[in-house]
Amino acid sequence: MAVGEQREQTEVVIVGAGPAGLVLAHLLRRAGIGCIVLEDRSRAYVEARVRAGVLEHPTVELLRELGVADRLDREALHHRGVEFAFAGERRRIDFLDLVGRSITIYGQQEVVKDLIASWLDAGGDLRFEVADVRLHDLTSAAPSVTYRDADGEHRISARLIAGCDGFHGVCRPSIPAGQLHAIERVYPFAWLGILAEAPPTTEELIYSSHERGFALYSMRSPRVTRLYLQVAPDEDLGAWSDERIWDELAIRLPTTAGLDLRRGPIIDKAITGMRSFVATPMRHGSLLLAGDAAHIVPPTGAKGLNLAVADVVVLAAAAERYLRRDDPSGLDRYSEVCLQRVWRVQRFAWRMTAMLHRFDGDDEFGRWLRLAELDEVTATPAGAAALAESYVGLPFATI
Ligand code: FAS
Ligand code: PHB
Repeated sequence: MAVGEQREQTEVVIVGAGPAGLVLAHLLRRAGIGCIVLEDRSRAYVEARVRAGVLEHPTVELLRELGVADRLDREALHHRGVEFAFAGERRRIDFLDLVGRSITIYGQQEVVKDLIASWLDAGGDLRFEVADVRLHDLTSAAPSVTYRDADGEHRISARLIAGCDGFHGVCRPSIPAGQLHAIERVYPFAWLGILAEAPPTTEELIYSSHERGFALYSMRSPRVTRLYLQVAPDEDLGAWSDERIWDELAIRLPTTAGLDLRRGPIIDKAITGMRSFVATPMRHGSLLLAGDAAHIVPPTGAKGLNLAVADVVVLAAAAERYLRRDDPSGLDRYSEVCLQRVWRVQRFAWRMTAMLHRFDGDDEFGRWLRLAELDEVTATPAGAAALAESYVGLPFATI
């Protein structure tokens, strides 16, 4: 214990104020469980970070239940279906007709903003810009987390620690090497994503499979579009002028099949690598990993944020059973229950990625197989229904 260390106690320390950490904080508060959220970035930074945009049906239902969906209900876009463009055709899948549920388009940073505001307004404990977060004694009866800030060294003792600090956080690496197994697939391409002040000209997302590579037409609001291009994994962003980006989008998206691609100022652009990653088990003593800290899915399935929320629904139920009924059975099953959904979602995101992207070295047979898969999921009721069910989101697991 460092000299002059400030000590305190709570029931759950949550490391990371992304979607996983913030939804968990709200779920624990609803169960009357005390928690402190630690975030190493500033509030302004986490509220401006552009990432996901598709919310599954169960995610939106939960945000409503938690009372943090007022702005979402006013400003979000609700989509009945989605389009696939390939071989010069545009084919639509209607989620509502097929499975009776739909999706919502609302930027991840908007979800984060709403969750932070609601948490702080109700007196929730969220500490931004903490440094040097470390986890201690995870398999003892007295786990704790230390960190540093402007006031010095701090130690928080807790019953449970939720590792919601994303892929590059400190929680997963706190698990001793021999205790954790990582399964990974890195894809031979990346996504160049832009945010543009250009009004969307379609009602729904368009996933486009083109011989020059994948492209995605998405949006954030009636004034802002979000678009992606498949590029090389080591692509140099500097080599992509705004004009080159728009020109390539115009080639890969179905502009010859009626899409009016409206151009506008690009306000954000970045390249994101593509990987599938699963760490197992998702629990080590008092530490429970959730979200990107435990798994990464390629964004083609629009699942990252939604899977993070699904994890913490299970985590909160397990924590309540342990902390309020002294019953560890939920904690004991946490990893197995989450991983069942994680692998289903991994398979869906991998399938979307495999059927929509161009693989260098692919032979003609491979290209026709991909077209046949796209044909199957867009033209056969069973194929479309299976895709729709996964896309709108499976019900949350109970523990
Ligand atoms: P997050 O990474 O969102 O949150 C973790 C939090 O922990 C962050 O706020 C971080 O600052 C904090 N943290 C990290 N280390 C810490 C430490 N040592 N101490 C304290 N705090 C710490 N998904 C899609 O569906 N569509 C997309 O377009 C899409 N784009 C993406 C682009 C990028 C660049 C990335 C990385 C992901 C993208 N994703 C996308 C996936 C994304 O949505 C994630 O799945 C989602 O953010 C996961 O949420 P969390 O698990 O909460 O992790
Ligand atoms: C997005 O709008 O950012 C988005 C939509 C669908 C995806 C991935 C990202 O599959």
